[in-house]
Amino acid sequence: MPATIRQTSGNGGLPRIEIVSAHATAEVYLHGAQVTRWHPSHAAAPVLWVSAQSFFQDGRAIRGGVPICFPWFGPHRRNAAVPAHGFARLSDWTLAEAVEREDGRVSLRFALAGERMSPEWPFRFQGFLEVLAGSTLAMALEVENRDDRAFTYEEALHTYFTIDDVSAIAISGLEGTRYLDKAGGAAEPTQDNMPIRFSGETDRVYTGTTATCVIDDPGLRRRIVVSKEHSRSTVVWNPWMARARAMADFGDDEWPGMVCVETANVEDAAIRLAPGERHRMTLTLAVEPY
Ligand code: TA6
Repeated sequence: MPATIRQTSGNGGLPRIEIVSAHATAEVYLHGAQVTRWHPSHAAAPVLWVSAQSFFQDGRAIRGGVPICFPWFGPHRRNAAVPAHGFARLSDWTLAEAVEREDGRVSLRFALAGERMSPEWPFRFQGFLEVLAGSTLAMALEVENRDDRAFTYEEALHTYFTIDDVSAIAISGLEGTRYLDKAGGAAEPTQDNMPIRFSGETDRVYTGTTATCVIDDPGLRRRIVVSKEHSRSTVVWNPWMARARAMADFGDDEWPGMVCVETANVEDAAIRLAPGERHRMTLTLAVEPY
């Protein structure tokens, strides 16, 4: 592998791919093909957030970075016994390719193939996660139907961002967009014409949106730009105090320092693939200090 890429033993002894280049440092665990670090050289602080209480063990999701939610999002609609957010983030992916490009960006490609990986989703599929790390971070989740029948799935790149104080940030891009309020609020309200601000537990699935979102963080004096392709859902989440306390892998005092803006296709934006078809959802992150 190129000098900028190495495989090491990470937290919990889990295999990890580390990138150290002039443009950025990054790391991806083979467990879930989960990106857990991206720190571009021009940024004062890392961009992705990982809980200090996160588990790093088989059967548990890593709390932070960019978990891959597939082939369903959230609790399974019919069977509460199967893992929330599907099996992809709990599976061991393989590193299929590692390349340092001439422009200094590093490209990694992870693969997960299987069939009948869950009784609730017994299909044959091929999944790829591509990571392109440099002064920006690009990711692509690609799914191919290798079965002889059509299947439908939900997906999300459930990105956790490092921020200074959730009470002080503003997220623009979703003004006027309808959302499902999963924190127990109104049935299906619409975001007003102002950026999203936070004053309590916030768990919203914005529907029918292809918009680029911008997290404006005055405390860290930067904007994080979250752009996407072939995604029609955006999920915004902060657990706030009580929900954070209820999670064993989330520090009681960590909730002010993180926010999730998730690139997804969920609910009525779920993807249906006929045999042989494939779909590719992409996410690009950029940091603009101010
Ligand atoms: O994306 C928001 C959400 O669906 C929340 O409802 C919360 O459950 C969060 O995902 C984290 O889920 P996890 O299964 O990783 O604890």
